[in-house]
Amino acid sequence: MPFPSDTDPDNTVFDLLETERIRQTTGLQLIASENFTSPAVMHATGSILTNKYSEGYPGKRYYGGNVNVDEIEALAISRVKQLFGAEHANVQPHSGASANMAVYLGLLNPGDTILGLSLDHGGHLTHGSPVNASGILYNFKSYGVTSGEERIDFEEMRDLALEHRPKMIVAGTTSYPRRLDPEPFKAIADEVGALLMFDIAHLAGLVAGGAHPNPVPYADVVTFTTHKTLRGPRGGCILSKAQYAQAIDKAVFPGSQGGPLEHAVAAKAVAFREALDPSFSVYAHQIVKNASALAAALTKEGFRLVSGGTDTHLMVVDLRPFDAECTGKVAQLVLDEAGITLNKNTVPDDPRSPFVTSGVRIGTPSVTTQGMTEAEMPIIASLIAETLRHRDDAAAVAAVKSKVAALCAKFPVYPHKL
Ligand code: DSN
Repeated sequence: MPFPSDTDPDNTVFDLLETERIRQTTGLQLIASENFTSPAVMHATGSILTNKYSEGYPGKRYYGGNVNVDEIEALAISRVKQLFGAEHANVQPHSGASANMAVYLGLLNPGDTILGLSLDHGGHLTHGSPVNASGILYNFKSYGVTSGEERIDFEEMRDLALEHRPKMIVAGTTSYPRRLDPEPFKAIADEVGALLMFDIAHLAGLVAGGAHPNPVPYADVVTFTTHKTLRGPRGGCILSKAQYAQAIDKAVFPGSQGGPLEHAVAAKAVAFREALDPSFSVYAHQIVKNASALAAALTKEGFRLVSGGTDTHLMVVDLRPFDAECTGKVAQLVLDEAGITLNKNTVPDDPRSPFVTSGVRIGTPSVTTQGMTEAEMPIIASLIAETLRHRDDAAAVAAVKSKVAALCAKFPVYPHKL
């Protein structure tokens, strides 16, 4: 029985994919949680494994025909354990959110108390937001950042821990620009007898490349996504101490997921191998150098950076000193028109709603993959400033877009046809 067509009727989807390829490669991709994967990762993601059901784990599947899947998943597990020095790995979570929920399910009971960083201070929805299952099912208490230096407030966290005696402390961020040293989290967790979970979704690539401390020796569990700084396919992963292996595996399947996406697992295996290559360490360190250079250049342009700068791949820009009327929402829209893609973001104690915000978040993983270095960062800062200064002038914004395209043309991320 032939397939109905080689492509999509009228080619609509494939035309849109080509338009998206052009958008991604002719504009500046500054969303801190995005990256350009290698063609090998994309190849595995679009592979024959999309056809296969594989509930269970290597050697213990519910369906037949998993001989090759078993080898691939075992490879992904051994590579990621080597990459982070972990005792146990589960590579099946469909996403970071699925990974986090599986950890809570496996190690806690509904209603248990957990500490997490509040969303508007740089945490994540799955760290106890009231609109997320984590906040609905568990009793989250939020710690924040200090009001002056805008660094994690360990005094507040310790006070909360002593008062509420949580079963777990969650460390991890999505829009916090500073490094997360594991020691103070571990000290507080140990003092109150709490489990320590580190969510390094944003930092995984930096950790793998030695550009950020590795929390694996300190934490009971570490979760992350594979598609951000780690530059793999969209997906999640859980690392844990051996003593939690069974509980974690059970919580992923059958606890919260059905058939794993083995095409994504294959692509994770490819990405983990790429991250084990010494060149990945050079890449990870360059991401951080680029972020520091971009932060310094933005400061010179008159922007205020939350916490004064960055130690990682991202920065949060408070737009108010630059232009009190320019919200994050407005900035995101006009920068998109100029071919500069980033996202609006709340700043700590933002008076505006998360749909409007007073800031934007900027990251350097994608432009670093393209080969840009510190030399290009002041150019990017000035293109951002120029766009925002002339945000009501369509011709000026169009002129920036041409400059952006010219810059990106010098750094072709996919020189060959995909
Ligand atoms: N959406 C991700 C981010 O952009 O940080 C977190 O899940």
